Amino acid sequence: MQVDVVTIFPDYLAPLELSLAGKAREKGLIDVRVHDLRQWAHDRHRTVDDTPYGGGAGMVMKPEPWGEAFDALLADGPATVVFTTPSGQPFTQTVARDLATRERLVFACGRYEGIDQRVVDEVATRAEVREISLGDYVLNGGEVAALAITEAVVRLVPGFMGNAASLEEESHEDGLLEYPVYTKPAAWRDRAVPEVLLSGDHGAIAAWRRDQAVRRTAERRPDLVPASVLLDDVEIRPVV
Ligand code: 6GU
Repeated sequence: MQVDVVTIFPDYLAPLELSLAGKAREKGLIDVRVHDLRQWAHDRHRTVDDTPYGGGAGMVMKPEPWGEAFDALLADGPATVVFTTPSGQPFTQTVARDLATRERLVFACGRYEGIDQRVVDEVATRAEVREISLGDYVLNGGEVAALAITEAVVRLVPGFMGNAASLEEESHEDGLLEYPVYTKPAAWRDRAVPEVLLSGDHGAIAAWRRDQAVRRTAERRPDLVPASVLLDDVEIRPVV
């Protein structure tokens, strides 16, 4: 998988080119390239933003540098283009699994009040476009979102994770939060590991973990619990 990131803060994405890409690059699985949007801004101040038509607070990212960026990047070949924006579709494990099937992702990191909508509309005529939000809160820009999405997606690329089974057991992979986990020593500061985990009874352990996962999900994320797994001894807070 090739990942291109376009941003006015390339240093923000430096960790991607180091740790993540280091490991995955060695295996030849992923190639990350970070691009400074200002290389496609040609005035003396390399301006990338301007005031919004119609008035209002803040600045909007100008279309011309983004247009040139996509001309250059899409000339290299097809890609799925991800615009990171708080008004996008919420990012979930399901979206991560979908993006992990793509050969190439190009992230466009918006700053200020966002990117001129014509850029999104024009790119959509020549590439698959996704507008994605990290969640229901506001960041100063899409860089952290691109970082988080890339990390979630890249670890799903076949061959990236050493142990494929551990992928399936994680929070969200089965729609539930993960059960609590323990390791040695069996007693620590007067706290024991739940006995069933020391029993060697694999059926009992699986049942206990499932129950813990449902319980934890019901308490913390009642919105995620399917009606089919509701336990009557779990107190579920009303969703207000
Ligand atoms: Cl993708 N961008 C910004 N600026 N804020 C966000 C976000 C993205 N996702 C959640 N908040």
